[in-house]
Amino acid sequence: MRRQHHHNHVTSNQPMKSKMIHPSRLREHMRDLHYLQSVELVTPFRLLIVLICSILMVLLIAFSANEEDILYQSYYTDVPVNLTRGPYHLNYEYVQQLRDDMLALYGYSPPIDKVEKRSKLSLQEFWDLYDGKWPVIVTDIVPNWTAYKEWSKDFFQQKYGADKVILKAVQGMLQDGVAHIRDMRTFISYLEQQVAWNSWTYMEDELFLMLRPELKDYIGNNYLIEENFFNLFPSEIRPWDCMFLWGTKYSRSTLHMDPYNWTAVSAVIWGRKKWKLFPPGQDQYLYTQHGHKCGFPLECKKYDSEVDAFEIDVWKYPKFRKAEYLEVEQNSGELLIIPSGWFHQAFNDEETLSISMQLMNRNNYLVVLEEIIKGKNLSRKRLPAYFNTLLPPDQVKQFMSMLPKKILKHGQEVTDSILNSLDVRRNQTADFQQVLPGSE
Ligand SMILES: O=C(O)CCC(=O)C(=O)O
Repeated sequence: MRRQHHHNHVTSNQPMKSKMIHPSRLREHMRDLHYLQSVELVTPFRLLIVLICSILMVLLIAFSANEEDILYQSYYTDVPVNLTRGPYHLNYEYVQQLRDDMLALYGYSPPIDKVEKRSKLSLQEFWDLYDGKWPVIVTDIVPNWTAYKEWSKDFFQQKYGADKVILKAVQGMLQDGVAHIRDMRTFISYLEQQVAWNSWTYMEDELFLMLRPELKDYIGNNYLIEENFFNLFPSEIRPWDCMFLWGTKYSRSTLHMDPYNWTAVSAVIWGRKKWKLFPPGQDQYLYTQHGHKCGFPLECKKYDSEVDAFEIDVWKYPKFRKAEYLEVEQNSGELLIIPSGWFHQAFNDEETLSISMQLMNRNNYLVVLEEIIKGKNLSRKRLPAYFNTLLPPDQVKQFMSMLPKKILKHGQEVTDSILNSLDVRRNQTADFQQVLPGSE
């Protein structure tokens, strides 16, 4: 049957004439036929072999793949998701590769060692090229805010002159800074006084805007940070939003990464800041202090360097010389966005008022959740097996819902006690040495 079939097949395409084989070629013809039969491609036997091989390959892959290596892709981005299986690490090389791919897609090649100043930046382009990947300065958001137009020294003097504010005063080195509570009028008088490289004052008040919601209305829209998963946190443990930063010339922050390693967003209302921004993965050069806590209602680790990057003691910190960083100037009306994982330090090059905001969104929410796990020593076993299959905001909600009630209770107590301590000190001008949250 097989032969017959094959024979038909071989001959069916031949012109009739070729069927007439001369006896002298019969042997040759028989040999050809035999050969053609022997190279028949699809036979039941071969099919069986292919089938067995395929099954073996599938089994091999299934058994050899380490569960940890199976990277789920999040819905929004290509960031691997593995929060349930072990500590989530920001894979900086992966992120840079992603950025390079995106830059190629946009046909855009900015200088590789600069922070660009952009306007008319679409949300999609921000997510694709910068958010979680590279710092950027956006120039056309802050000028639309009422704060930019109406906040002035007089504005604060008149409306809040008598209010107590938290400030850091430095006589000497940055590390010698001491937190004080003063009324705003007194702080404003410091701004008028002589300042020097090693004698300056910085109002770094995490609670000033939170306690005066009317001031929040002066801060206008910012479409780049509208998606903010911190809003999904229960109110008791939601980090205080919007830090008020008003400093004399020479005032500066520490070199640090932000609480929960969130994305930092700084808006300069007036003045000028110089920044040093350190790409991730350089911890061995930065002399990070251990054991510091952020002091927020939901406790987290604080990553502060001992080094003042604007006054480097190279004898004490020799490895710091190896650290690589970007430098950028942020002028009045400009918004700087610093991705998670980047150590940063700001230096006020003249008297400067700015506000700092925080961002947790689709591109860094895993970093933030991991910091919460670390900060509270939570067991990731509490996360359900399907956790990674949820959309990012649902992951955040799920995560929040599994937090023990006592964490929420503690969070409320922290806020209450800080507000009480502010109230108690409202009528005092005495110094207090306690470093309050926000004293960066
Ligand atoms: O402007 C400053 O002094 C520092 C602000 C900052 O580092 C931040 O918001 O994370």
